[in-house]
Amino acid sequence: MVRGLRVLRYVVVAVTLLLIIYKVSNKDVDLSEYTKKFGNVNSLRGTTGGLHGGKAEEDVSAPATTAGNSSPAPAQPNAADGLASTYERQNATFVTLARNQDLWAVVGSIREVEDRYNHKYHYDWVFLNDAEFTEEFKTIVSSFVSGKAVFGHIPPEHWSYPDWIDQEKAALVREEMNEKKIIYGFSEPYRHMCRFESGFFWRNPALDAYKYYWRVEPHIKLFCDIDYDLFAFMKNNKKSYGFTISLYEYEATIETLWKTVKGFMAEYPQHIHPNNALNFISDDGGETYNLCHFWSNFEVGDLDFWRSDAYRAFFDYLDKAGGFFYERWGDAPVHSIAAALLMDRSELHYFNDVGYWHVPFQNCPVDEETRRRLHCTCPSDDSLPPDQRNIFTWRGYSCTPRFHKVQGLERPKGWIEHTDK
Ligand SMILES: Nc1nc2c(ncn2[C@@H]2O[C@H](COP(=O)(O)OP(=O)(O)OP(=O)(O)O)[C@@H](O)[C@H]2O)c(=O)[nH]1
Ligand SMILES: [Mg+2]
Repeated sequence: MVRGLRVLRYVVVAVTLLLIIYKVSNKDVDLSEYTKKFGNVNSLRGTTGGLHGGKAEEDVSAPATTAGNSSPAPAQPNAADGLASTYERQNATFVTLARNQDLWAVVGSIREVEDRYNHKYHYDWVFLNDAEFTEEFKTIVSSFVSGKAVFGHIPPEHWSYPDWIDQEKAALVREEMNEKKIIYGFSEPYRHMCRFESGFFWRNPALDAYKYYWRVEPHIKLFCDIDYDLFAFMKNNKKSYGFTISLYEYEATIETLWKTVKGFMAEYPQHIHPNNALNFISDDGGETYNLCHFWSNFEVGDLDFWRSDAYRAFFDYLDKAGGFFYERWGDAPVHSIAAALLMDRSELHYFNDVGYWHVPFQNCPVDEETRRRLHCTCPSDDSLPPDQRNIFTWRGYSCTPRFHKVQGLERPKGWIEHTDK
């Protein structure tokens, strides 16, 4: 009896061993059970877990710490996400500057980006704030991001007056601009925000680990699916700055900006790229600024551009001139002028197929085939009365037609139906 049991035990062990050997050697082994149990492959990075939990949250509040420890190592393509086996994940993140009271508007934007794009890629998301994020903000926001959520604190030296600024003079300017009803002309925090986005967001330790970023603001909408990895597009096509909307700046906010830029060009000719896009921002070879700029509430870009000696010199020169406080220079014209002058013009990119809205303008593909393929929800202009037709891109106040002209780009099919004429 005892001997019989021992033999049975040997048989069971042998069969189990044979089964294990068979499983290991079988190349077509079905991984679905493992995936069900352990989550998707990306979650093995310890940084992602999909929308339903398992994601990590990281606080890099202490300004001196090296960021994120995120080292977003390229993950294997995830079969469940429908990515090709050759897919290569990029070293990239979303970045959002926000206040605690922006929480639900931020959540709305995250949801747009996750639903249309990031549910497939699970890129990380860096949140920056000049105040401490509340626990509520961090917990709720983390539960919506399918990559890792990283919370960075902005050190006071990135969000305050440099010592050469006369604060009384700055306060008088705000009063004057308020009386003239210049948009955000009254606001002190808005000026710190514009200076921060121009000269400091890319210096925050929370971004140190990344090369590419996509800037996302609260309250935005994405109208179409994005069926490819924008960051991989940037890398594979040697792009450094991508936009969806370009338009004219309010002149009253930047009265001396171009004069200052000309001073920079004269003093630092070595930083001006020989193949620049000056003719996008100037109609007279650099004598005057035509006010065209990329709308920087959406940007997909290469952080290394902002980190470059050329851009640092450009920002320092502008900062010394004081226009962030004595006028109300926006980060959009500052970024755009820098991108147009310091980059090779081939590094600029217009994302025609990214349907995007930030109050009050939108970009939406005009060609029917693209709209259908990408499930765009922005109404086609044909369906609206003339005063509500708001695909902005090909209309009078947009600089994107000019961008196509100076870059020698073909316009998408159907653009002519979306002009003011
Ligand atoms: N932490 C922090 N973020 C700010 C502050 N002011 C603005 N922001 C953020 O900076 C970005 C730009 O600010 P917005 O108020 O959207 O400026 P805007 O896009 O020019 O104007 P809107 O038309 O009102 O959207 C947004 O991501 C804001 O959440 C601030 O004082 N502190
Ligand atoms: Mg905004």
